[in-house]
Amino acid sequence: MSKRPYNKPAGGWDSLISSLRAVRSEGIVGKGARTMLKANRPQGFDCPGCAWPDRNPHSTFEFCENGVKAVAAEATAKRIGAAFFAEHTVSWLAQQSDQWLEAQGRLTEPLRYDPDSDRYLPSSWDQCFEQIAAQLNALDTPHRAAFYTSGRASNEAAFLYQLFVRLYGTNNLPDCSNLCHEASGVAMGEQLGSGKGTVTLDDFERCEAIFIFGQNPGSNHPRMLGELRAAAKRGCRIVAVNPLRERGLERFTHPQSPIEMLSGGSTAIASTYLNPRIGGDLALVTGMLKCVLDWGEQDDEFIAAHTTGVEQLRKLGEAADWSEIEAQSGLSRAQIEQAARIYCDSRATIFCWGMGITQHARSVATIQMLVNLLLLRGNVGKPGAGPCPVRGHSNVQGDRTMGIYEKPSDAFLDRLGSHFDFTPPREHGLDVVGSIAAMERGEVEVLFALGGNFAAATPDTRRTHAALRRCRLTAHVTTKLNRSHLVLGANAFILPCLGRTEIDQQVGGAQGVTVEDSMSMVHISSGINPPASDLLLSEPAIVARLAAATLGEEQVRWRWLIEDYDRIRDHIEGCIDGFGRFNQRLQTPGGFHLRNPAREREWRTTGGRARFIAHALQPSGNGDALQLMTVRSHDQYNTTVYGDADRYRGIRGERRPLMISATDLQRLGLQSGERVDLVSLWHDGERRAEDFLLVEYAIPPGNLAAYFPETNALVPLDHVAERAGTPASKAIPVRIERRSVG
Ligand SMILES: Nc1nc2c(c(=O)[nH]1)N[C@H]1C(S)=C(S)[C@@H](COP(=O)(O)OP(=O)(O)OC[C@H]3O[C@@H](n4cnc5c(=O)[nH]c(N)nc54)[C@H](O)[C@@H]3O)O[C@H]1N2
Ligand SMILES: Nc1nc2c(c(=O)[nH]1)N[C@H]1C(S)=C(S)[C@@H](COP(=O)(O)OP(=O)(O)OC[C@H]3O[C@@H](n4cnc5c(=O)[nH]c(N)nc54)[C@H](O)[C@@H]3O)O[C@H]1N2
Ligand SMILES: [Mo]
Repeated sequence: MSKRPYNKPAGGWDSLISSLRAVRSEGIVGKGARTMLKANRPQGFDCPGCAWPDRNPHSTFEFCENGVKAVAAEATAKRIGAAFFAEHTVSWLAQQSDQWLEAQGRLTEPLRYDPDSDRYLPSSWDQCFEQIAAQLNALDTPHRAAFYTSGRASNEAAFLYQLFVRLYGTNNLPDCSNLCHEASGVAMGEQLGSGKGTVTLDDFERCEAIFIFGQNPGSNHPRMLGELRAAAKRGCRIVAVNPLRERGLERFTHPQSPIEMLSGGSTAIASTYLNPRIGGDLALVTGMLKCVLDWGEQDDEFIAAHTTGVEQLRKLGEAADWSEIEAQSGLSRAQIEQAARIYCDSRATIFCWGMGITQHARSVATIQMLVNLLLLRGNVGKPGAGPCPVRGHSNVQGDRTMGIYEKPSDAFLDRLGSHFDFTPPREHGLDVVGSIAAMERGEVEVLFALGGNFAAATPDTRRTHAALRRCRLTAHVTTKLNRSHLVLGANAFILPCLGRTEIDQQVGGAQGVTVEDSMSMVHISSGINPPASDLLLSEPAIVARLAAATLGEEQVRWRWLIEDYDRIRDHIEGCIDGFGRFNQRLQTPGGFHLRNPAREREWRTTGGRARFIAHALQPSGNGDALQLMTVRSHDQYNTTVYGDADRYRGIRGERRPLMISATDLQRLGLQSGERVDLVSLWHDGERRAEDFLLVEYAIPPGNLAAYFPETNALVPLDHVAERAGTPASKAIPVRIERRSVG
């Protein structure tokens, strides 16, 4: 392991070199380059990396280091099939690291677990579907099954999937949003009548200030840096709010700017960088609100015309106490006033946020206070302004639009039911944490997953694994081998599918699928590479054939639908708002924007107005415990770990670093370079994760950082965001224990 401060800007030559290395290690140098040139292009595929929108589909391709890594991981030349699974038992595979599992390459044929030999054996698709269907049809009630979705699934796959699940009879549709931006949806839904962000890329050209709370775009949304760089260059003020000084928020060298690349130049991103303590954002925003009101800088006209509830906010502002605000935020009054001044001097402001805001017990309250602050100055529904929750998975927002939601509205179900002539289940279903708890109690016996890595992405690893092992059946639609396929129920299936970069050939010809990005742009994505194996099926085909095997084809002609995905899209048009003339509108390069009424100041809230919802600070409750945040390194995609170079943070060769301040090291009598165990402190007992390496780091005292998913064992299952259920993975109360040498 080495720790050497990284003194260069984000981007630059190192990001080109790192991409080249990724392509080479997957054995696809020529194919990799050809594939990348089609990423986010009108005739190409949507990058499976992140949900940040594409700038201009007509211009040359936009380079993104971590996009290259995501594409290379899928386009890899490595394959695993029957011979691999004949050689290795599941017990042996379960002892290998996540990184090793992933590195074996693409899965090539459907597999069924055989308990006698403890091996996955090749099986035919028909047999897989018949056996899964038989298990589903044997359950006492459909509510004993849960159907997970990860956010890479296309709109077409997601639409068919939720239709199948509801025809089968349940709303148990947990998804990765439950672990991610759920709090954003809950908060904004109540206040603005829509759970989605209201801004588009054009607003980034017109804003005068951008605030970025709890998000690390340099690693997780690298293309966003291009947008921030352009904004900074034209004088827009950028304020970063993060306990860590993330390099991408400080300086950026655009790999596509010949001048910057050749001259060694770079662009400063944040003009102001605040380092609150973990969870200090609510106090910071309370302080900023207080300033706006005390200084009389609110937009009274907008407030009178469009909002309700400002009185409560005023009272809260008056009552808020600066010493409490300073103590909880870890920032001085002067720093908070400086941020408030930038906010008040700007006529159009965008607030971006990520997991540093959503994965907290009080995340809904924090986001509602952020939206209050925007509303106070009329910064919703005007050019250059608005909320911008930056989504993770490339189609996580689209999957929700398609109805992947455990709490569907009556209006949605009414329309689905009348379009397909059935009575959808009304009872709300289980989210991710709810599903795990139900498996634990034996109330859910089947987990079917459309993508993702349920066993590794979820909290409370030991409990979750025990819960999964109680299941009667676990089945995963997937591209690669991962942990979830090895933590199995009595029956288990691996159903390998095409990736987004691959050609999807059906009876009616090669098919494209659609996705919706973080700014509500819907567009088509067409694979260009030959499939990793002839035996793969597309995700829509897997869903359709499972549905046909489980429910028959009287009500829905599943197999006919997947002959030509235009037919699926015609049904989407018939069931979901905003998709009129869906197939025709996809012909426009770049696709179309899904209307968000809040962007036009049409408030679909109770009361028909935008709502201020005030949340007071609460005394902080965790006593002396250290607060641990679990973050992504630069070299991973969620549970997929590419390598151990967290380049911008200067940490290499270690997946278990524990970032800790010099103050805490001294206070605890510990030294950088020592190995320690982490123990999380919760009402129902302690949880442990072992063998972390202390790394002295610029982080507020009392706070720690380590990587996800190595730390998920520490996240208590019931430590979740109030009203959103998102695991509070950014604020785990922990203690450090020296490892006993023995
Ligand atoms: N290359 C790559 N791209 C990705 C992903 C990936 O793993 N790799 N994942 C995708 C997914 S699903 C998602 S959701 C996004 C995630 O993208 P991010 O939201 O950037 O996710 P995290 O790495 O979890 O980073 C959270 C940031 O919040 C900061 N933070 C933590 N706690 C607090 C807090 O209390 N207050 C404040 N102000 N900041 C805090 C951390 O220091 C860190 O910089 O990225 C997507 N894109
Ligand atoms: N402690 C902690 N836990 C977290 C987080 C955190 O910050 N801290 N972040 C949370 C967040 S924001 C999220 S979104 C979740 C992510 O949770 P998931 O979405 O469940 O996990 P991923 O790691 O993105 O899933 C990776 C797997 O998806 C499969 N895959 C890849 N491409 C495809 C495809 O095209 N089709 C199919 N069917 N499968 C494919 C591969 O098998 C790969 O192993 O994790 C959450 N967990
Ligand atoms: Mo996410």
